[in-house]
Amino acid sequence: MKRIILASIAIMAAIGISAKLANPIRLNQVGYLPNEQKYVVIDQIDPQNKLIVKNEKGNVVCKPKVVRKAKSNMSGKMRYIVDLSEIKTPGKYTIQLDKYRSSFNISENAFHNLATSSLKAFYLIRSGIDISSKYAGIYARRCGHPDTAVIVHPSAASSAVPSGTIISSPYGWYDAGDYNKYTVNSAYSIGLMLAVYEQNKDYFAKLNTNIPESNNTTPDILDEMMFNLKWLLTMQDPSDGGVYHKLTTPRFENFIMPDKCHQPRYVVAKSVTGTLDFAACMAQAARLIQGNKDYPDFSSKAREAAIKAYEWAKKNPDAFYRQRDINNKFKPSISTGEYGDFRCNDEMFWAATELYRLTGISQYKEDAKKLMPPFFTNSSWGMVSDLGLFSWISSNDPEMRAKSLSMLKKYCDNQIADVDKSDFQSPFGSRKFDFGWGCLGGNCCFPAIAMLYADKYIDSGKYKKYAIENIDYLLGRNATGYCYVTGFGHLSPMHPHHRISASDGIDAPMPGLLVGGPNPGQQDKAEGNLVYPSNYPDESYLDQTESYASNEIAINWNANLVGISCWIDATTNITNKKTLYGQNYQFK
Ligand code: G3I
Ligand code: 9MR
Repeated sequence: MKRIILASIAIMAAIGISAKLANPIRLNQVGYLPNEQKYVVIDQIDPQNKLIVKNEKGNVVCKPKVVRKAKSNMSGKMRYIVDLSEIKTPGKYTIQLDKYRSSFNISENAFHNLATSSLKAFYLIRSGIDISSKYAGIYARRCGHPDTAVIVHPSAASSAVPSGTIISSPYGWYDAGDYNKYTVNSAYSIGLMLAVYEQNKDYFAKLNTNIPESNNTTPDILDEMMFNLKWLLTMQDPSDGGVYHKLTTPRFENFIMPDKCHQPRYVVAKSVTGTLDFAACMAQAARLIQGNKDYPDFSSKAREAAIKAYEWAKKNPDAFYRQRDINNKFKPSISTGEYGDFRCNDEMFWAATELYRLTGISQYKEDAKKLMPPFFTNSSWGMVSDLGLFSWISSNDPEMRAKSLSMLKKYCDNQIADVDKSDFQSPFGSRKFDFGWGCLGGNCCFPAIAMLYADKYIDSGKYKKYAIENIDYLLGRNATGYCYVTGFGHLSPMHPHHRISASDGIDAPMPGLLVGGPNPGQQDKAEGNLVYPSNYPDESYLDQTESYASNEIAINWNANLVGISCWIDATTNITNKKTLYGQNYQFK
């Protein structure tokens, strides 16, 4: 009997879940801005004349019509696009189709909590310090991975710092679901967030994320970057300027809390990609933090470190990180994230750009000119040329700026060309190649950030709406109906591949984290015995802890989320938002 009851509970739970998933109303579950477009998509059911929108009082606001339909070329599914842009009054609304209903919110502050929370997430994943309840509420935890006694792996040895030397390399953010710290990805994440900071300094001057440094005079976003930069500086071999590729355990840790981890940690092999990324973000940070009283020594240290790193890279252009070769030669063998990349023109372009902007030395500009890419492309940890192009756009160099802007225009125009035929009324999300490991960061948020640059520098008012459309996709107007940020929306990842969230004993995952998203590669399937709900590229998503290929979190993806949510938040009505600024952000 007990078994039957349990079985029926399980079936009911399953039905409950599938009923939740089956809601065909797909919309931005976080919020729409009053004066921007507001699309809703109905999945596979022609709503005919049956849609009703009501306000909070239950009064009918409108009976919207379908403006067009779109057939997915991935799944063949039909989608019905509905435009609610006429509703501009802030408030809570419900849209109803027969037995289905979904609520949505219209507010000038629609993106504010998302912006704050996505940045705050970097505090929550800091390593090497206690995370205190004053700042983290229920997500407080003990310090883990102090990294004050890290072993130099034989692959990383130099005559001045031989194999087995113990170095101190504390702090920094955990990379992702794992507990390691990778130079390449850290530098990319800092680089992107600093680029967005440079465009929105007034906004960030006021943004309070309630972190230990919130009471100093530095914007919280810079304090957060400094926490990681402080670690990154320790990754350079001072004797030659080369930078270790990563700080890692030999094997990935189990799913245990940081303070329970006791595997030895190593710095492994210097790489040309890591060294150049290091040079780039150090130079960028040195420039942006110059004269800052809270960090009086940083700028000159970072400048010197960046110059030395660049010199090392010039002498070692082929020092790519190849884990298999390293393991053939050295012990212990290393099986953690590779961040392998066998081209470094883009890294050198970004580094030369930032070094020129910091120092004004013409050689760097000549290098950057030679290495300038022909176009913008979706960026990622392994493709960083866009960060250099963003930097030229922010500079006052007429020639490089104009070239970069013309590339930006082409890229953005290409992104938006087919939106009116798209499945979910967004630049991202209709093409098979949109999807893959971490696509929501690099392919969905990143182009949205580029579009905000274009809106600011090329054609004011033209591109912003497309940036918002990609965020609408991310926040629920999509093929699975998930709002892909933890802690946000009514259907949100509950089981990200994140060791802390999975082992802290708290049901809800840490908030403000973007998951990698639908990935038809399903690289985790065989090993984890995972059953993906679908093989369609845009539905290859599994909210299960084991799914590292679709449900992991990572700093580079969150950096993209910070970039887009903060910038959109910054462009909305600041006056209305004043009460939120300065308020301590607390977890419920
Ligand atoms: O570049 C090819 C592209 O040409 C091809 O069309 C596409 C088809 O799937 O694949 C592309 O390569 C993918 C690559 O990411 C591109 O970014 C690979 O299939 C995919 O396996 C690879 O995934 C990387 C993953 O590590 C496995 O190596 C992710 O980018 C990278 O973000 C991820 O990073 C891990 C760290 O190693 C460890 N920490 C967690 C972190 C996040 O998952
Ligand atoms: O947790 C790891 C994650 O951070 C990586 O992105 C992923 C791919 O490198 O690997 C995860 O670790 C898995 C490992 O690759 C294989 N064994 C199971 C691990 C997760 O439980």
